[in-house]
Amino acid sequence: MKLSELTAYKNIVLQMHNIPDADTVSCAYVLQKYFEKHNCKAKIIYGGKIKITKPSLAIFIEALGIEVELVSEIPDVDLLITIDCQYGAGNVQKFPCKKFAVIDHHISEITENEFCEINPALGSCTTLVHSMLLKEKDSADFLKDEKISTALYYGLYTDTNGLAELRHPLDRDLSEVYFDKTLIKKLRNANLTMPELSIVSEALKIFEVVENIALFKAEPCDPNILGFSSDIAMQVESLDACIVFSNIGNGLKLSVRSCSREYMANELAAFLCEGFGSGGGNLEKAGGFLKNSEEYLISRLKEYLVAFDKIYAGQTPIDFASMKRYKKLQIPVGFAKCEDLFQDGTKITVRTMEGDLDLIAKENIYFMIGIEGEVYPILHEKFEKNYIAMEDEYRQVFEYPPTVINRLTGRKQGISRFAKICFPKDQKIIKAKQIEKLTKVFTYWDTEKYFSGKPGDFLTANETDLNDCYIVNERIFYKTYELI
Ligand SMILES: [Mn+2]
Repeated sequence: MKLSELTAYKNIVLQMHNIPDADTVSCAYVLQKYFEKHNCKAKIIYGGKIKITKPSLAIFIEALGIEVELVSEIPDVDLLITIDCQYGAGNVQKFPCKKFAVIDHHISEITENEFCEINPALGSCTTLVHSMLLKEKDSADFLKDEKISTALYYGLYTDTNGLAELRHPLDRDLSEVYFDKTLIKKLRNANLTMPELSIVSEALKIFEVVENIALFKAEPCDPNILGFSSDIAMQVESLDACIVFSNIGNGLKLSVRSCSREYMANELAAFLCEGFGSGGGNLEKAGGFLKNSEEYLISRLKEYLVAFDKIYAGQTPIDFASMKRYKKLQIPVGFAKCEDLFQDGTKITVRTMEGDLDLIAKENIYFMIGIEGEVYPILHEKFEKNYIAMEDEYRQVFEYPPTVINRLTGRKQGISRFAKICFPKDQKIIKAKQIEKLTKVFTYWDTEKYFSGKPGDFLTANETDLNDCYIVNERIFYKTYELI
């Protein structure tokens, strides 16, 4: 769905979820301004009987001059858009309407019509609105407006625990927009009421410990209280990971922390929420939403702890003899020369679906672009040894096009624009077998994280160095290897 399609409706109601948070308010405000710019009337409302009282949110609404109204019925309009929630779902009062649209980042729980834009992979609904605006040709000036960019930023800030739990490259893009620093600082320091401070202290009493992962339960509260509670809990010496959760009415909101190589916080959060919500973040900090009970959360955590086979490369015995031999297909991949993009010494960030990678530009670095848009740097000498460079341009479409960012100027450029194709010189032979259980593979060359494999994925090892084993996703494996 495109935002511009909705501008055909001239009389719109923007409905936030009950007990509105900063994310839903920010989205509603930005969309209201967008629709007004396109000569549509757009009124912001919410239902559910409970008025907004959170101090930081009240200051935010006042500072931006946002008009929101708690209502028990709505006027007759052409279109009702539920924002950061889904029409008919449990956390939003259902008002009769002729036509509805949905803009949301929670897992889909309704029968969708043609006007539903739902992406649960995103950390906030403002990320979704931002990306929808970027797709509109006439939005460049609109997005430069300080109030607009500050509102988008603040929605992301509050929904990802102060940007600690960013999960998608589009979240990272939004986290870098220009914003009103004075206002955000004021909001940051008006975050809690005295009763909420008591919720934090109550929450920090251990609720349950499973192995060395602790669970903490907070009273129903604003989700950002969870993030700083988990940050404190993670500093306990005996804990490898922790989860602070709270029932926010329609499910559990989680904040996950890890300080151990054995648990990646983003993977743990995704596992806990799988099937009933979504979770993600980075290796150490993640969050999620789970539409299920606390009993389920505890049993799911116990499941997590026994669900994985663990392989430590070079240490765990593996039956290589039973594994079949595969050769890598001669499929073209992309490469771009760092020197075509940046001067030597420039601090840069490579952004892909898999995360951010910080580097310093050097002329002997080449960027390799894999078939799913993953990017990894390789030295010129190694490239020459292993690949044949072609003159053809590399054209591929990815969900998030791999991007490089100059960290000093903030300038972003797609890598693909500078990329040519290349072929591997030698045929790489590997040994591989499909795994039947969830598996964590700790390679000898990555000391921070592990490869996490699902049943069907391939455990593979380089034939010339069997200690070099790792996991290849099933889909990628079939695109890249062939049985000998
Ligand atoms: Mn949200």
